[in-house]
Amino acid sequence: MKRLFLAVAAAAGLATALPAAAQFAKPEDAIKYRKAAFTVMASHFGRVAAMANGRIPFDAKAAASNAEIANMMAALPYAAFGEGTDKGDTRAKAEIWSERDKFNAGATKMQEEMAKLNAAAKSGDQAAMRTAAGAVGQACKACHDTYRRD
Ligand code: ASC
Repeated sequence: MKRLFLAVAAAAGLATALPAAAQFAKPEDAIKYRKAAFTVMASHFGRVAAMANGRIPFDAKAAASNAEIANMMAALPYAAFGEGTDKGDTRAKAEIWSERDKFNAGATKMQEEMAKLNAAAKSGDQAAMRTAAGAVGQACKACHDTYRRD
């Protein structure tokens, strides 16, 4: 019985490790997915940034929980930039696919800065959050300027 359980658990683990593209039946599903992930990320990041900058009242617990969600969301969109997802209801520029390493480096930069913001929010240090949120915003902007159509 224990062995069966282990076999099932191993299979489930494998399933979650399948190539990212397997999640999406159609290119438009991937486009919808990545836009949704960015939208949710921006919403939670926006709340943390607003608190960090004093635009809304500071609430350490809310900041930490919003930063945690933004940090999780930051991991999601990039698996949905597969081949064939450059056309359709998207502002993604073709350069994403022709300069993939540069695009990926920008994604990693944003994720690193978001992780720092998450750590700062957990510590409750509003000044550290302000610095980290600025760096996240810059990382967002850098990619938008280069890889997103107006
Ligand atoms: C945000 C948000 C973005 C970035 C960008 C930074 O809060 O939704 O897309 O910051 O505006 O320039």
